[in-house]
Amino acid sequence: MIQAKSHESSRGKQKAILVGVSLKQKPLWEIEELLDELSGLARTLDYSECGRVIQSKGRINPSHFIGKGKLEEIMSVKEECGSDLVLFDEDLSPAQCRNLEKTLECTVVDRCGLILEIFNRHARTREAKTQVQLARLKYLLPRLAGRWSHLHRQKGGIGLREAGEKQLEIDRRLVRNDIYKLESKLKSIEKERATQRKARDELFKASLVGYTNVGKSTLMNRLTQSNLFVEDRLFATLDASTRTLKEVAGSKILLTDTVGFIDKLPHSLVASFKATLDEVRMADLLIRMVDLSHPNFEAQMASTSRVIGELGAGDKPHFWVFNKIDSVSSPSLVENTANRFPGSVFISATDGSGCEDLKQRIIEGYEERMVERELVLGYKERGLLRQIRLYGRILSEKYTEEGIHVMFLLEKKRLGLIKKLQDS
Ligand SMILES: Nc1nc2c(ncn2[C@@H]2O[C@H](COP(=O)(O)OP(=O)(O)OP(=O)(O)O)[C@@H](O)[C@H]2O)c(=O)[nH]1
Ligand SMILES: [Mg+2]
Repeated sequence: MIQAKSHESSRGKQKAILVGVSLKQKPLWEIEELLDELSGLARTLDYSECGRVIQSKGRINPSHFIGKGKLEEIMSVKEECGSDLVLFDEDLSPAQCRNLEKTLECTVVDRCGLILEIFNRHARTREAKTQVQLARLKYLLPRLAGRWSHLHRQKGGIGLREAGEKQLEIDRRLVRNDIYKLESKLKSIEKERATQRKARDELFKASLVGYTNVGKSTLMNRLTQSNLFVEDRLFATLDASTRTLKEVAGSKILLTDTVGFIDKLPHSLVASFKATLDEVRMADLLIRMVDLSHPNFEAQMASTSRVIGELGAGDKPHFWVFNKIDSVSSPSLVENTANRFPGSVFISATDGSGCEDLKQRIIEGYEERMVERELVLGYKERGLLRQIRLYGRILSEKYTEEGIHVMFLLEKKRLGLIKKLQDS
C-alpha cells in the first residue's frame, strides 16, 4: 500500500520554522496565538519550534502563497537555526507546496498535513487506523505529481519524462485502488457501529464534545469510573468510547467520549471519521466542553460550535461545561463567564469539583425528555403499571371504582409501547 509522505524519519527534536499569514487583516496577536497552537501541534510530533515568520500584509501569491520578501526571511531563519522543515499554518495547494519545497530546499508541511500526521501517529484501533489512512491517501492523491518531477527536470535521459509520467499514472491507480478498498472497509465498520447503536437505540445518549485537550476523557473517566487514555497532548483520543453513566428508571444513560476538534479540521478527516463522528450526530444531548484555563477558550468555543454545525448536530439539546477551573488564574473569570453563559456548569475534572452537579444536569437532560401523562387503567392492566414504573416515574396512583388512576412521567419514545400494550 502506498503511504502518504511520512515524517517518521524526522523523529527526535527536529527544528521547525512556523509560518503564519494574516488573510483577513487579523491583528498580530491573533496570528501569534494561532502559531502558538501550531507550535503545540508540532511538539506533539516531537518537532521543536526554532523561529516564526509572519506575513501580515499583502495578497496571497498564487505560486508560493507568501511573497518574495518572506521567502527570503524564511531562508535566513533556516540558515541561522539549521532547520530543514517549514510548517505553514494554512492549507497549501499541492503546487504551492511543491514550489515552496523547491525554492526553500526543504520539507514544507501545511496545517492539514501536520494534523493528518498526528492522527496517523496516534491511531490505535482498527477503526481509527482505517479512517486516518483513508484521509491521508485522499490528501496524497493530488500531491503525487511532485514525486516524479525530478525525472522531468533531468536532461538527456532518454524516455525519462515518459517513465516519470507512466510511474505517476501507476501510482495514482494504486492510490485510487487503496482508497476504494479502505472505503469499503469503512462501510462495514459503519454498519457494525450502526448495529451497536441500534441495540442502544432505546437508551439516552449524552456525548462529550469539544476542542482537543479540554479534558473530555478525564471527565469521562471520573463520571463512569473508566480508564481511558488521558494525556497532555493534542488528539490523545481518536475513537469513540461509550460507557454507562447511570441506571435510571429501568433505563440507562450512556456517556460517549470521542475525538476532539480543532480549528480548520481537515475536510478529508471529517469525512473519513464519519463512523466515529456519527456518535455525535446520534446523541440526544451534547455536553460541549471548554478549557476555561486556555487563553483562547472563546475562539475554541466558536470552533467547536462550527464543527458541530458542520456535522449537522447544531440544533441538538446542549449546554456548556467549563473545565479546569482549578487552574484558572483570575477568580473573576468564572463569575464573568457564568454571567455570560447562563445555564453552564463549571468543573474541574481532575479534582472533581462540580462533577456531581454536572452528573445531575445530565440526568435532568434525560428527564426533560420525559412527558407527563395520565391514564385510567383497568385492574387487569397491572402489567402496564409495572412497565410504567420500570421505564418512567409514577407521580400519583389512586385506586377508584373506575380503575387505577395514574399520573406518570415517561420517555417520549416509550409512549408507543404503552399505547401498543393498551390496544392489545
Ligand atoms: N488542571 C487541570 N487539568 C486537567 C483537567 N482536566 C483534564 N486536565 C488535563 O488536560 C490534559 C488533557 O486531558 P484529556 O482528558 O486527555 O483531554 P481530551 O479532551 O480528552 O483531549 P483529546 O482526546 O486530545 O481531544 C491532561 O493532561 C489532563 O490531565 C482539569 O480539570 N484541571
Ligand atoms: Mg480524549
